Amino acid sequence: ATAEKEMTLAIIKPDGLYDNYTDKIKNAISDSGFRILNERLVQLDEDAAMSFYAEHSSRSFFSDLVKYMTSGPVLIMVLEKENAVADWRTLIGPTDASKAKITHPNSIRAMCGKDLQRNCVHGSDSLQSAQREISFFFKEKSPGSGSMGHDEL
Ligand code: DGI
Repeated sequence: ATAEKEMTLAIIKPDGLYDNYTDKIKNAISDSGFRILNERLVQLDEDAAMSFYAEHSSRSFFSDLVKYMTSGPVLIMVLEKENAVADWRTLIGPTDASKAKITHPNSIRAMCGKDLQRNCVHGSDSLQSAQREISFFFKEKSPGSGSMGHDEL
């Protein structure tokens, strides 16, 4: 029997795009058996970044995180594969890219990240987050849905 395919949300953050890591990241994505189902290049505004990271709104680093995520365009991708959520988290490595370079040298964050904040890529942390985050960027806008319409950006 074939296992269920799963979807997760990946983001190449502003430093990853600025430093031209898109092709290397996409190679790692396909080499690891993920399929890119959909992608959008987006310039997040402050409201969108705050809403996307709402779960971190009370953290001390929240305003820095929002400033960083709005500092340039980001590439949003929906990835598909069996066990996509956990496998993408494994491939990107730990949150702190400076530590990832030591402990997970083959991870994407070790390859293209810089530190705890500028860690180059995002990955949904659960199936539930993945569903919320995919709708946030890719569902057609409907009144009150809170998702970003395709033609807004
Ligand atoms: O799921 P992750 O992206 O690995 O990490 P997370 O959900 O705990 O945090 C979301 C993002 O917020 C993370 O990718 C980078 C940033 N962040 C997390 N902890 C800190 C932080 N940024 C700063 N400046 N300081 C932190 O302690």
